[in-house]
Amino acid sequence: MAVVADPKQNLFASGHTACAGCGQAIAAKIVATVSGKKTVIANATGCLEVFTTKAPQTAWRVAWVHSLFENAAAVASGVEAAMRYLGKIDEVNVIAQGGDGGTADIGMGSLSGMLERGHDILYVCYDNEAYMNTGIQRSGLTPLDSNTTTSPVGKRSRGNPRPKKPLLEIAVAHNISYAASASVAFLPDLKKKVEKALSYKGPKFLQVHVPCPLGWRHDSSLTIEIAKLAVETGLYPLVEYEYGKLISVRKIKVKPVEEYLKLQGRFRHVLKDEEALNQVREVAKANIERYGLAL
Ligand SMILES: Cc1ncc(C[n+]2csc(CCOP(=O)(O)OP(=O)(O)O)c2C)c(N)n1
Repeated sequence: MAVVADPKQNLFASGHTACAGCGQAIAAKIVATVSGKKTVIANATGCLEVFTTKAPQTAWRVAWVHSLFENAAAVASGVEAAMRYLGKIDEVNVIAQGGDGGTADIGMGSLSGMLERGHDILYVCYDNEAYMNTGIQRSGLTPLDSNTTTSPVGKRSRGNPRPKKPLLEIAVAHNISYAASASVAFLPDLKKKVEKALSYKGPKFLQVHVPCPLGWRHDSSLTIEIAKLAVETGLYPLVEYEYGKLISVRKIKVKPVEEYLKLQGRFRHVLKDEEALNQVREVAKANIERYGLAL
């Protein structure tokens, strides 16, 4: 459905219990508010669900369905099918959303099914790069060398041994109408991408980079600055795809990865280890070359 949001109407109430500086809370507010009152959200369990729905309260001023960790996309598919049956699919936005663990790992099967069956749904993955709600465990979207509780740094480990799973590309490979990456540091861009995604028919996918002060071990005042540096160092490219074709890339004046890493405790060891630092530089370099990010 095209967006009919009233920008003055906040559809994500304050008073929830997110940590100070939670990037996910800021991004989720944008997604709900831009989508408008006639929206149904199916939410995977994770921090976002827990901090917004402390019974008997809710932060959601749109219709909102709890789902399991693994099936937000399947629940949204059922909602969409029901709306279609009732002849109302053009009057509502159906959104499925979850964290990176719920999306890239445990909910991957139901997400792929939703994308492949062609449901008219926007899936939003809030990528805080680990399973934060249960204590900072590594997920498929945890970056290389990151220190998490299941990829701890020690004598024989420099943190997470694997690079991020190419989740956006996996979504794009389903030949869906629209897929994009976004960041909580670039709110007008995020708003525009939500609006744009909702204007397409069929499945849409958005991956939003959202720092987590607790899990990334940074000061809660630095959330936006850190998210911005992820983009500006080439570690988190902001791109858009339409039917499998790259249609836009946010160009950057490239900054050294150290500027991003030094603000976060999860990468403290990387700055003391030239080999680890070079690995991270290589990740940024590959992104910069692949997407032609440099201005
Ligand atoms: C099948 C299943 N396994 C594990 C859990 C426990 N669990 C609840 S939330 C969560 C972590 C969520 O991580 P993520 O999806 O990355 O979202 P975040 O909390 O980081 O926003 C886990 C492991 C569960 N609820 N269901």
